[in-house]
Amino acid sequence: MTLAQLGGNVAVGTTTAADLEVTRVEAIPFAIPYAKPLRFASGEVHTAEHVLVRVHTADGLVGIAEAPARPFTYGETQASIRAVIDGLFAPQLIGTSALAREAIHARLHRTVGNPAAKAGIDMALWDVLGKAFGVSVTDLLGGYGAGMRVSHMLGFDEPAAMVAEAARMQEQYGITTFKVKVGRNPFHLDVAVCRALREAFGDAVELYVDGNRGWSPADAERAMSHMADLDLLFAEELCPADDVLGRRRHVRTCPVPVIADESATTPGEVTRELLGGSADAISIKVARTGFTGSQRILHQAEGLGVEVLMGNQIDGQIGTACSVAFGAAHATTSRRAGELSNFLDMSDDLLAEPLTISGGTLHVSGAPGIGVVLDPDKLAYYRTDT
Ligand code: MUC
Ligand code: MG
Repeated sequence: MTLAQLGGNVAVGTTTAADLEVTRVEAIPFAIPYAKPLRFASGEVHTAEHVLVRVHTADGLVGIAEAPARPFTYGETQASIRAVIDGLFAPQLIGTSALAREAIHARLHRTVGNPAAKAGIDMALWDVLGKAFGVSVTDLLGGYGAGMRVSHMLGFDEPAAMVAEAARMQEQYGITTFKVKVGRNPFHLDVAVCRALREAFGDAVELYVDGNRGWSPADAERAMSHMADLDLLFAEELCPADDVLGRRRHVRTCPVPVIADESATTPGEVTRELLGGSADAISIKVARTGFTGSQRILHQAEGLGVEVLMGNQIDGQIGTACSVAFGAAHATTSRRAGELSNFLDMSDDLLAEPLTISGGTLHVSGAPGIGVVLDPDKLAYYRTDT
């Protein structure tokens, strides 16, 4: 039976690989200031200097995604993302069908590094496929659910200010899961923040911590022992990835599961961290592994019986739409609240219809592809290349 014979609302039974041939790839830089900058142990973000990736196909479809430059994590800059897409990746894609995902994946991975640039292309290709078949990326990937509970990230500040921000997020958006940025030296201020949050909210909130590699293994062990009574869910990336033996010891002594984020950015690194005993849960970020690589990591984690969380690369609304599209698609990623709220701290964004969080949940729109539409006026205003 052909897709056309299946009828119903199958939109494009006649779409061919040739229709989906990539004809053009754009890497458009834009800059949108944050209303509330995010500060954490490895850096701070004041302006979203991201790259909009657009993939055009022969039949006139345009797939979009967002590549955030995070030099403090991957070494990529806005300029490097543009350069590698324009100079290397676009020529490798043009003339290839968007359906040939494995061939494209293999070609892009001849170049090492550049995770956000590769992920942006991968997700824009999936957006094209969803648009071509008239279905959401969530349905294409797995179709498990329609949204995710949201976890909000609390950046460095004084305890009272971080409690006030959590209260605002709870009141305004119904969010009850918070990732607390830690990793300051010495660690006492971070411990005071976590204690203040637990005292303010009791067991009405879930709390976990993310150190962005700020503490030595010895400091991490001491800080976690000071917080042993705070019922934390997880401890994420408290120490540098290169503290190999220290991290193994940290996992053995930490009272809660240790999430690998920056240390596990590829399927190979995930294997190394988990089998080496340096982590026992994984943060999946589509901003660095796209949908294709994230699905590989998800299946790896499921096979090993390891928990995953949907992380955030301080994404704007396009990136957040991609995260929730992936997270909602699978049962395992839907178990925990996903980090989907950083865009609330931005002064504006590029979408015609902004994402909305209510009752602590972000739903996928259900529209084809990643389900979002660009506002051309906003893009014209915020792009920095014209
Ligand atoms: C996070 O989970 O660490 C901050 C740095 C980065 O690479 O991602 C963000 C959030
Ligand atoms: Mg992290």
